[in-house]
Amino acid sequence: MKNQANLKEPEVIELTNCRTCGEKTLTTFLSLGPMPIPNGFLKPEQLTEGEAYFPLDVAFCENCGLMTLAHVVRPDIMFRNYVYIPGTSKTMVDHFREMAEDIAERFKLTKDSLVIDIGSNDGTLLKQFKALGPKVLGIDPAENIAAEATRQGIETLPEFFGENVAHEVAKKKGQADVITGTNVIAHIDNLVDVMKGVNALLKPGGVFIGEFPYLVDLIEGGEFDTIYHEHLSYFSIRSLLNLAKRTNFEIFDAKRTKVHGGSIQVYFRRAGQNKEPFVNELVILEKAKRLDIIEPFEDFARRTLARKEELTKLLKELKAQGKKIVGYGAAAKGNVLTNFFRIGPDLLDYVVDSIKYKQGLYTPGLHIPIYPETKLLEDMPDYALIFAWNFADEIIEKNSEFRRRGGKFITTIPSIRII
Ligand code: DWN
Repeated sequence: MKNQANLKEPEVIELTNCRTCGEKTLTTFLSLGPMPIPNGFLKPEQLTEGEAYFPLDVAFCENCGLMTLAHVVRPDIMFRNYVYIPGTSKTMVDHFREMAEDIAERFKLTKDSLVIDIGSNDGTLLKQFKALGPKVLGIDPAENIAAEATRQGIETLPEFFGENVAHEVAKKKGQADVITGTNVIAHIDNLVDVMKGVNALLKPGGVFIGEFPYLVDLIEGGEFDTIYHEHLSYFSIRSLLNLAKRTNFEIFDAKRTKVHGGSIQVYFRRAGQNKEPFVNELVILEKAKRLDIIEPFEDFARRTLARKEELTKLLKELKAQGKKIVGYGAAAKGNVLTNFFRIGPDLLDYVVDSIKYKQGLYTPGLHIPIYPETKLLEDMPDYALIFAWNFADEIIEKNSEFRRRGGKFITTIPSIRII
């Protein structure tokens, strides 16, 4: 059942048609690259081997309102050996527990129900469902993480999800009452194939629940560093309604959640039950924010360039005063910031991170060394620049001793602040 990537495919292709509506109505409005893959952390011995740099240009579809990368990097380059582990964050574990309880209650799941998670990663969400009774199955292409999740009791197939894999899974494991996909659908180029896969794998009357970073939060919060090669699509409800219509699904509910800088949970089912077109406060909000025209996106680009000037000026001033500055959280977001802002070891001595996979590695592009979090108190730098701002509260709270000793945090989103 190996869904081997065709290694003869080019490493990167330019998008010509919009992925949700299919039209040739894409306009590029911002370039953050070229830069290395932001989750492409390096071992010491790789530092002299040279890294692949890929374009990181952002486009807007005038027809359906999708914000998308203008290029697609071949998935196996990014996902076969992956380092994102949601289970390492209390914020994410709590969020997935609440999500599983909400879905299990709303759709009356029992021990006979089957929940399948696309892009299940380390099984954090499925562990919550399993604790509530349903049978669970993960599908994730990261062979390293899928093997670990299976070892921890969450059976996980190391596959890229699509229609072919869905038919195989349906044959071997049966169809699902609920299919979930959190922070994965936005990572996949062929969304029509994904929705065909969901259709093949979903029981009659079943529901598909996707959770994605929300375009309104990204634009409003200036969250430029969540734009990187893994994240192909930046969804509005409007763009998702286009996708649903094009693939014989319908959206019957959508709500905002706080994770990853602001997300939306969107509920899909096979088309035919909505009596009226789906409209809710988010559809109205997007109209009020004028996200159906390119001006707000061009303004976002201007604000991003202004933020680059402001942060690099602050760090250079602090460095000139002899201050010691480090990064906190070796997040992909942080690697977008350091590569786009050109902030390297000349300004940041190192980055600390809680994930064992990442400790001892170097950040892609600027090659900043990554240490365990314990180094912060041992070394007592003056400032810690929080790259993982989506966990800023959790990070600041756990580092009260660092602040008691006079250490300060710098956050960048939604504004640059010293705490
Ligand atoms: O879609 C994705 C989003 C959801 O998360 C993936 N493409 C990749 C990932 O992006 P990221 O690398 O920016 O993920 P995180 O989870 O926001 O990165 C947080 C980093 O901070 C991790 O490396 C762990 C680290 N961390 C830490 O050192 N101490 C996190 C917490 C909470 C901490 O206390």
